[in-house]
Amino acid sequence: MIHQRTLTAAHWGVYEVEYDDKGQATKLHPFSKDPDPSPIGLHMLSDEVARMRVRRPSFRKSWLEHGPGSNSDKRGQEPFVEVPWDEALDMVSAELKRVKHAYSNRAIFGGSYGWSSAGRFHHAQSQVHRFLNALGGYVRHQDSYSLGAARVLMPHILASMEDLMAMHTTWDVLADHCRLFVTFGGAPHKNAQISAGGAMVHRLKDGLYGMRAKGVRFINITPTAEDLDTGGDIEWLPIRPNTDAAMILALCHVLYTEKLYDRDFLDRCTVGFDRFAPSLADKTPEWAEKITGISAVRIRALAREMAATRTTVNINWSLQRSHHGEQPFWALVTLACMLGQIGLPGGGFGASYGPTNGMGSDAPLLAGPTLSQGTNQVPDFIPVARFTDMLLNPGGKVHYNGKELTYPDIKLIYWAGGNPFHHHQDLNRLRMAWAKPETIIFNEQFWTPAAKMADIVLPATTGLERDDIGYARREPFLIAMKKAREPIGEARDDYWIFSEITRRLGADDVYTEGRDAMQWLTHMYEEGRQKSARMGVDLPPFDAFWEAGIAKVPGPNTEPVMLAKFRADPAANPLKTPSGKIEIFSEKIASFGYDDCPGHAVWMEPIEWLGSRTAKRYPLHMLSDQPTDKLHSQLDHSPHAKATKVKGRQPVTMHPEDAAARGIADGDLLRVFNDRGACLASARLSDRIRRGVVRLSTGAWFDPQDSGSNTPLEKHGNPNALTLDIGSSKLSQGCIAQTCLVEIERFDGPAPPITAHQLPAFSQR
Ligand SMILES: Nc1nc2c(c(=O)[nH]1)N[C@H]1C(S)=C(S)[C@@H](COP(=O)(O)OP(=O)(O)OC[C@H]3O[C@@H](n4cnc5c(=O)[nH]c(N)nc54)[C@H](O)[C@@H]3O)O[C@H]1N2
Ligand SMILES: Nc1nc2c(c(=O)[nH]1)N[C@H]1C(S)=C(S)[C@@H](COP(=O)(O)OP(=O)(O)OC[C@H]3O[C@@H](n4cnc5c(=O)[nH]c(N)nc54)[C@H](O)[C@@H]3O)O[C@H]1N2
Ligand SMILES: [Mo]
Repeated sequence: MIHQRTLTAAHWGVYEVEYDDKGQATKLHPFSKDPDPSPIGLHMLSDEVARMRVRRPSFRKSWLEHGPGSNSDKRGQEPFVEVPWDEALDMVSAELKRVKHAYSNRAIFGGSYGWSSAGRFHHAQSQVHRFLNALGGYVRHQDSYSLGAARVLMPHILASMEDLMAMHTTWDVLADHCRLFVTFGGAPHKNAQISAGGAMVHRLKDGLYGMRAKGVRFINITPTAEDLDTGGDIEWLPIRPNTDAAMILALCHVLYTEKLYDRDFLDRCTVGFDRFAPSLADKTPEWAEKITGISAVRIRALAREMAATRTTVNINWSLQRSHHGEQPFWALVTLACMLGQIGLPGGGFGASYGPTNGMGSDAPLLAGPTLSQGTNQVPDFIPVARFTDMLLNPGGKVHYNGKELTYPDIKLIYWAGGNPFHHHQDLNRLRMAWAKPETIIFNEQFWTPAAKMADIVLPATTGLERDDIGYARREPFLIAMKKAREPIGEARDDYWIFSEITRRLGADDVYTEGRDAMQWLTHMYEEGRQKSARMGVDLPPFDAFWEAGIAKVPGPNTEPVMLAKFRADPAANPLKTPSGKIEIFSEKIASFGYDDCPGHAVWMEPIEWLGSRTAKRYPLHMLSDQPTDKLHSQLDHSPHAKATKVKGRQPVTMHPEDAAARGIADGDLLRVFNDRGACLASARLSDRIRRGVVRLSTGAWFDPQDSGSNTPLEKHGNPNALTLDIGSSKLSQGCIAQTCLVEIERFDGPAPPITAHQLPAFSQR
């Protein structure tokens, strides 16, 4: 008997599942409807991936024997004891009850940041939030590591990042109308492999190549030229990291002093230009040259070129993942307003083409299936990246977006679908803070560094082991993700785990609403279908969709030019800002009185950069960008990701002259260090990176050498052993991973073995 292929979706793409004649899923193939499929997930069925699975409920030995809080500083160092499901669920339920009664729900942190997996029902972050809400609430997080600064800034001055992402001008319109595409931080093909929920038709490559074919000129302002490929010539302006706001303000200065700006657009569509303009007086190209390393002559000429032709200015998210990260975004919007081409085909700005696949799509918007998270009765929250601060300073205060928040006193952490020992900055500092709570529980698929640092780990299924619906914004398909195989070990769906716990605590009717998983899929799909119909998009009924295994979303992107309606009639189509217009000066932000984020775009020195004092001791600016071969830390142990490591370590890209000055050759083992920590990595030399800048992509599983030191050597190449853990500003408190200086030396000693991809130790009771 021949088994039909089924489909599965991951954030990095749809795959076709092949079965053998016994009905066993044996192989994944690229999706035939995708012109540029991603290889990231091809090995998801491999033994190497399966080897790291959590197989049974596991408890840290001291926690099991002596109860919550015991030897909490030994997390990550003690063996685990495997426990049968029933007993594990009884203990987890009793512990949640204890903490709730002893301290209240305000002592439970359920922020649980993380990308989880693609299916929209078994979305671990939604599930854990819904679960904790059913139990009376939890301390949540606000914003994301992705867009900490921009998510807070942009609604004040233009629109929410969600809305902006969905309204990007399509690639076709760019190819036909844009003549000059100027991008800060490239438009990396590696990053557009991803969309939250599943990139289905990868379109960045065709988009950029199509623009080049129609004669669009490209200028890439970035420390590394590796982040843009159009198949043709690109002018590279190798800027010093974290200085883009200075360059953009100098471009504004030239437009202003040479009267090349669009007064009519500024009057009709913006507020506050006249309060901002005087600040441009001294922002000359000569001033910017000293900061950015880009010649004043080139900056002046570029401003004139932009004003003379149809221009799109693009900015990557990494620029706001830095100290004062609001500023390059605000400056870019200001520049685009002065150019006056916002709302015209091929003109205006992107924020951004590159970070994910959705931007530039010609597929329509619809209301996809989503799981309601219920209501949270706990008012407390933190800006997401202030997690370590919260643990270290209960009762402490933090500024955020015009408010002053108080850090709660956390006794229990419940995490599902994220890896804080991947995503957080300054992981040595997090390790100290991590000892504070009494109990840390994870639902996980794999023995990640964070799972190994928990007290209780409950094994979760993967997207191949359950039925779900694949959906991502501005993708042209909905995918019936049919269960392809039985769970490995005793893994269970997060939904099953949370149903069992809520049942023990008498809250299962709130959590499950009496539906099983398949009934939820039908319910969520039909809810989305009705809403989509009201938006003019007709989807087939659930049964037809499930039977076919896929649904094509009909119709085009009906608004192919960003902000065209707003430009045509700003009064009839106001923005959701206080003035209804684009705010070059924001009264609201100015009213907060923050010294690190005034009422209009400025350039402020980051705490660490190539022009700062610290650069004398640590003369290399380390960028820790998104990895090419995986999504964050997911599948770091798969053959595809392992193949990119050199000597088992994450490679760090550096300029040949920086390497030669340190006696480093391609492939050498290196020690990357600063005052916060040190990690091993391997040398990858490239002259397509600016001198003084190095790039160590994220994702290598955190692997500290057990030395008893506060800053142990990380052995695998995880940049968060080195990054700085402070907020971008009082406004947003975003993560500033891209603000980080380091030094590098050759590591000639014997290389310590990597243990990150080994299972933890287990012991018997
Ligand atoms: N230095 C530096 N650090 C950064 C960044 C940077 O640029 N530089 N970028 C930041 C950004 S933008 C982000 S978004 C974060 C990403 O940080 P995370 O989202 O935390 O990273 P992931 O590795 O995707 O972690 C997801 C985890 O969820 C687990 N998981 C997947 N599916 C399921 C499921 O169905 N159930 C359960 N229970 N678990 C599941 C996976 O096994 C994995 O361990 O990292 C941030 N950190
Ligand atoms: N393959 C893959 N794709 C991903 C992800 C992944 O983990 N793997 N993660 C996804 C997620 S969650 C997110 S949030 C997005 C993030 O998307 P981004 O934040 O845009 O991605 P990065 O790779 O961090 O940075 C993009 C480029 O910006 C440049 N850059 C860094 N700092 C500066 C600077 O100060 N100035 C200038 N001009 N350029 C700078 C870097 O050199 C890099 O090439 O990517 C998504 N896409
Ligand atoms: Mo992100």
